[in-house]
Amino acid sequence: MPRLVEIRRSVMEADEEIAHRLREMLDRRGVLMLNLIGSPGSGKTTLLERSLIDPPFRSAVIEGDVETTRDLDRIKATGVPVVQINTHGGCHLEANLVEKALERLPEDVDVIFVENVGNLVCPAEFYLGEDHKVAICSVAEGGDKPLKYPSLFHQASAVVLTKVDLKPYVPFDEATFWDDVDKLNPKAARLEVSAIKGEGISRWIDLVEGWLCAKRERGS
Ligand SMILES: Nc1nc2c(ncn2[C@@H]2O[C@H](COP(=O)(O)OP(=O)(O)OP(=O)(O)O)[C@@H](O)[C@H]2O)c(=O)[nH]1
Ligand SMILES: [Mg+2]
Repeated sequence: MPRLVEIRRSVMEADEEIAHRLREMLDRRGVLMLNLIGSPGSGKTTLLERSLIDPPFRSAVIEGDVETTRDLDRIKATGVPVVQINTHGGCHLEANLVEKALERLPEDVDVIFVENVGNLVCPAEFYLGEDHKVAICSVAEGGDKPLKYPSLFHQASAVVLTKVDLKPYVPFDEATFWDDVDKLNPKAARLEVSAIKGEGISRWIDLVEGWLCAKRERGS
């Protein structure tokens, strides 16, 4: 058993090295990469669809899913370059998979959005070389999630609460949600969006643009 643990650790370390290499490559190119993490159905793809309508930067998308190209097809319809990764059972993306996906995307982009496999737990434990992790959580999931799944909320640079148009219809304890985010990560940016109605989308785009500008200023 300890041998198995050792092998697993060395595989994870090798993957982390790839992640650091990817980050260096993206830093050299001045490209921002965001790792979007949230439960299945939390609204990640819908947020992307809405974000890609007319952003002030050139975007590309890496779609992570266990099976199917359904999200890929949705993003393709926006006209933005997109690559699918199917994990075939895996509950998270890894840097070695992202490395191969990046080879299939054009280099002349400003922002790469990575939609991780729908899961609030495992994806938070794997560094992909991203600049920021973004926690995506919908009001329909309930307000108790941050403390129950703390690792993601602890690491995220931003917490995006989605589907806020549903607030009148679902019992969502908003005070608990944001108080717990505060306890875990007071520095995280907080946004409330409805990708269906458009509420909060321009704030989200401003946040991404701000991260891109900050990265390029640091690099110059
Ligand atoms: N009312 C409402 N529904 C939304 C909103 N955003 C997404 N949805 C719906 O929520 C469902 C799931 O949305 P997706 O964007 O596919 O969720 P996802 O996180 O990409 O799901 P996976 O890729 O399976 O993890 C769809 O039926 C969307 O239409 C929103 O802002 N408001
Ligand atoms: Mg999706």
